[in-house]
Amino acid sequence: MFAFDQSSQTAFAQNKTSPLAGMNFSKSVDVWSKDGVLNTTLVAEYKIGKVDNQTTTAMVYNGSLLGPTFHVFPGDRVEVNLVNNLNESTNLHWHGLHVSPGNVSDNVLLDVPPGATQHYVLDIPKDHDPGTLWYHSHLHKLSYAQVSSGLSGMFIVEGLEKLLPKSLQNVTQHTFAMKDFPFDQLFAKTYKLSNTMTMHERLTVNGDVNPTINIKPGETQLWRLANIGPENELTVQLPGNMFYIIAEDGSPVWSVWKNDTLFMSSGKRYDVLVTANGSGPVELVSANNMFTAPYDRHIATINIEQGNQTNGTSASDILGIGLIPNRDLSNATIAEHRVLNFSSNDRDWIYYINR
Ligand SMILES: [Cu+2]
Repeated sequence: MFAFDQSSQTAFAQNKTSPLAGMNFSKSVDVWSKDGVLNTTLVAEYKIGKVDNQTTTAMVYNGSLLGPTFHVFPGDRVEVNLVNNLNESTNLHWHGLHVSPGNVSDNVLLDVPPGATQHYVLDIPKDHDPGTLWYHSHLHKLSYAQVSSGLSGMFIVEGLEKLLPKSLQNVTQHTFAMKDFPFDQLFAKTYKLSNTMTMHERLTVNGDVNPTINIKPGETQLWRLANIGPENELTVQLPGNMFYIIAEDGSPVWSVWKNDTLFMSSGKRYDVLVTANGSGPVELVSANNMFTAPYDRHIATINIEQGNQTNGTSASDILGIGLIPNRDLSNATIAEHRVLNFSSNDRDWIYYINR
């Protein structure tokens, strides 16, 4: 997903527009389209803030460790001004969005130099599937370090709950935008930040560490889980509970499945239904972390409150009901068969498709 070349980095020590010392990161905000249009600005900048009471410098959109969450509908037009207040080039990729890869749309070959503003226009097709997407910087050779340093956010194409039975169409929804920060001390090494050098990596969720989510016993909620960090893999579990998967990587699954564990590589999204089982606080955890240790394996605290609540339909009912309508591709005409042969040169970190 990312290419990385440390030698091409600009030392953060040379930063002329020094970040605002003493200020904390802003809360992430939600921005919604209105009458078919979402018009907003993303300012990429450096900022000092606190993560789990440790002071650190991050690269952020609009002052928040998690960029603003976009909420759009199929057929909408999205217009975004990307203002680059960094000391190096950046750009944007709209991960999972089915739009043009050219011009000023999802064009990862655009180079937005320091001090410049790039206007992006995304025309979302009327037949775009609902689901959970994300955006991040995607400038060749800089994207890995920029995403490690905080430059990513969520992008929701609304309407997923409309594929559920009536009783679940007003289901409470939570987004879990998970990113390691700072990832593997990369930001610290690259930008020579003494305050970040001593900082332990944290798994942040919506810009916070170990947030609390409330749910009642028997209540069903829709959770949008997204691993928007640069590299770490997560194995998500909620002990005593099951995930019912209704969308994967921004697309409805049409055939609902369940599992007690969700393996999530970088960029992975699962939209799941959970019907709370148990009582009191239950830790949403990542069961393994092969790349980093020591590492806090908590994702969030799920507080299963007192008092029962049912939506009339539980997550397990969806296994039998499925999504509505149920799109069945098994009888579709196949226009073409393609073979994609993946291989790698692991020594040089080069990856090939069809050589
Ligand atoms: Cu991506």
